[in-house]
Amino acid sequence: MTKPKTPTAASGNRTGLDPSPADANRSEQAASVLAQEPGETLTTNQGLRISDNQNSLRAGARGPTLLEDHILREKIMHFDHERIPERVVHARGAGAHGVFEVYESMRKFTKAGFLQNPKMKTPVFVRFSTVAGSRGSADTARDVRGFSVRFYTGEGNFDLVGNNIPVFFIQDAIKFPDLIHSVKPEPHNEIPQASSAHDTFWDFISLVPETTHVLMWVMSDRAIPRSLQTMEGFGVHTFRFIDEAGKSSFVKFHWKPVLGVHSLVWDEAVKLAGKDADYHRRDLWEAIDQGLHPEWEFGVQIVPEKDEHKFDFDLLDATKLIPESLVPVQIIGKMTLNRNTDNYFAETEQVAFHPGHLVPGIDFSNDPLLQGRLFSYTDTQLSRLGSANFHEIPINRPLAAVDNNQRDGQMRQTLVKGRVSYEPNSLGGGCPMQRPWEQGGFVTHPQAMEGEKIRVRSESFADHFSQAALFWRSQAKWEQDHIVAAFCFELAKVTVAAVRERMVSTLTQVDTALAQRVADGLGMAVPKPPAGAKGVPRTDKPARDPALSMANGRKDSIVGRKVAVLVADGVDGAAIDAVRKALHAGGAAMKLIAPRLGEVKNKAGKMIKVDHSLPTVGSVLFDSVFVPGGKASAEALSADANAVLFVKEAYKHGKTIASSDEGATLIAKAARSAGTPDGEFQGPGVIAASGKAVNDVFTKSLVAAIANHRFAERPDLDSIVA
Ligand code: HDD
Repeated sequence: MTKPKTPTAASGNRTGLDPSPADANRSEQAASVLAQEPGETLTTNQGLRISDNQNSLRAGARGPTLLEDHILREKIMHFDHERIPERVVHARGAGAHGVFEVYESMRKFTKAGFLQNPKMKTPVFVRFSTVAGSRGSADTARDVRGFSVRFYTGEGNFDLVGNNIPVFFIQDAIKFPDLIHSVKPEPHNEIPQASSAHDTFWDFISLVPETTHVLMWVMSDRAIPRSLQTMEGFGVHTFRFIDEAGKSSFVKFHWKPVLGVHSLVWDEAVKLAGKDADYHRRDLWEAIDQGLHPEWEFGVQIVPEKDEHKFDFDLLDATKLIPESLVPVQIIGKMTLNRNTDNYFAETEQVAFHPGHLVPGIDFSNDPLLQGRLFSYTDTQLSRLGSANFHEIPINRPLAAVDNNQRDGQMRQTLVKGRVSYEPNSLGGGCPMQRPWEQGGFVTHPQAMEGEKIRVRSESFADHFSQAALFWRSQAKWEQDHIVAAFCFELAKVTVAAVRERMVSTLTQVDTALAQRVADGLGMAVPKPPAGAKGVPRTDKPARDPALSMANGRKDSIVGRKVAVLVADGVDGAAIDAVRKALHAGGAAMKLIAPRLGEVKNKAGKMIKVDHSLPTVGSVLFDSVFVPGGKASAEALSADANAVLFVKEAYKHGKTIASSDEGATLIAKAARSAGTPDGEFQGPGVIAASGKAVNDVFTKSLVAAIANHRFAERPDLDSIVA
């Protein structure tokens, strides 16, 4: 028998982390008793080698199964308990490992060890998620995305548990269960899954005006990202940086994707949910697998303590952002995701983030939303992971040494030796000892405070509309169009007219044109502004903030983009080769798609392997489509309804469409069947002309168009039948 390769995870230890004391203790004696290499032989959980994994123990070949079959019972018992409660929010997620490097020392602002030395590579684990859907829901639902980063620093774990949207729905954590109950499937029938387009969500939202700002983001294309790699991330709350001398500055954290910020369009997101519900996690997995390591730059907005009250909004209010035009984001480092998980459950499912996992040099502000979160995250792990020892699960273990007097509890792994489990002690030499700030101990920032014990919201939190309006004004025309369409879609799913009216009435507070357009889309008159609206403080400064619009983002890379090449027998192989070379040089992938799987014979008689068959994919899975020449190929594709639909949809979704030579026939056929007024696809991002050869000029313009990602301003998109 050939000896199988020992699995890397067989030791049970997370790469890069020390084995637990229990593992170490065991390995001392292991060598003398081990009868087999780990990973080689099928065993029970007690290490008993199994001789037959096909048949349970029974009384005679046709007799009943015996209760005595301890091997069967152990296997089935374990299987019965494989599921743990999913996260009450952010249940669906995808994780990856990587590293973080700071560009230059941030000593001036913080003593956090991982932000001092540009040569230091701090390991990170990241989990992206959707909020509302269950574990098995589709990746492309309209939703906020979670963006949680754990830094395994030398001073303990620092978790930045943020989102891809810089503001939150509510100002006080006490409203969180209400918010989540409203967006989750309705309790009487568990419908709808992973969707905010239903009565209870909009009922709640329309009654809670502080949600208006985040709602503008959620109705924008930010809530349907093209890829996890093309999302920004935000710490959302205002935190504190504390320097060595104990001086505090306020700080907001940002992640800026190196590939730029790009989104899907709604029709595409809906279709993707059916074509590939794993679209985002697959994209992340494949990128890392292929060595195209996703990167984000880490940015901070720093506000000196003395400027705390200089803004029109309160820094402690999580429904507000600091416009970048007021406080620019300083880019201070980079995170690179370079390793996929070995085991989804052990890592992505069992990771337990907590906004209270801090390191010296970073501290909280008094944001009431953040303060409330600090209770929730430990508490939820107790029911989700089942024991107070969840920090001992390998993915949750810090790199920094853990020494304290906490003992026992269910599922305890650590084997602490000795008789001392208290402090102070003399029998253990006083260890483990407290450490003052100067020696790396964590000390809470000593903020002076006074006040009555009261349940009130500060008046400085009262302006719910100025930043919602700033977001709206800062959007490009196509972004505004998409926001209007999203409001119309979601509210049209609301069955109670009074809820729709109340919501549109709230929108009058953001922008009258927005409210009018949504009312038009819903076939209703614009309702009056809500009572008391006039008394609310407002500002229209700044007029715009360019950082709020995706239209102003980076569009200089095709890394990770996927290009579909439609082919049939007789295709021009040279054109494919030239385009492949240009795409691969830029880091994009190319897939050949034919009416059926197998191979096609090119014009020169050579067989080429097909990657996908047309019925199994769709244009929504690609960023661009190229139709090479070759008369027979173009004619066959023009007669194939799937190929015609492929091109029509790609055009409708604003994607680059290219053809060479006779490939233009299919583009023309698609345009005619799409019902374009003059029977042609026009406008930006259409590189189709019969007779056009694939030369450098062609491939350069193709690459530039794909880098642009999408041509949302095509005038006729909404009229395309696809
Ligand atoms: Fe939360 C998970 C982000 C407010 C209670 N939250 C969770 C995750 C992210 C966020 C990214 C998934 C973590 C993971 O990948 O495992 N949450 C946020 C942000 C918030 C926020 C950016 C506001 C700025 N959350 C918030 C409040 C509460 C919670 C106000 C409760 C008072 N969140 C939870 C939770 C979860 C959670 C119930 C579910 C699973 C978990 O914690 O580990 O405790």
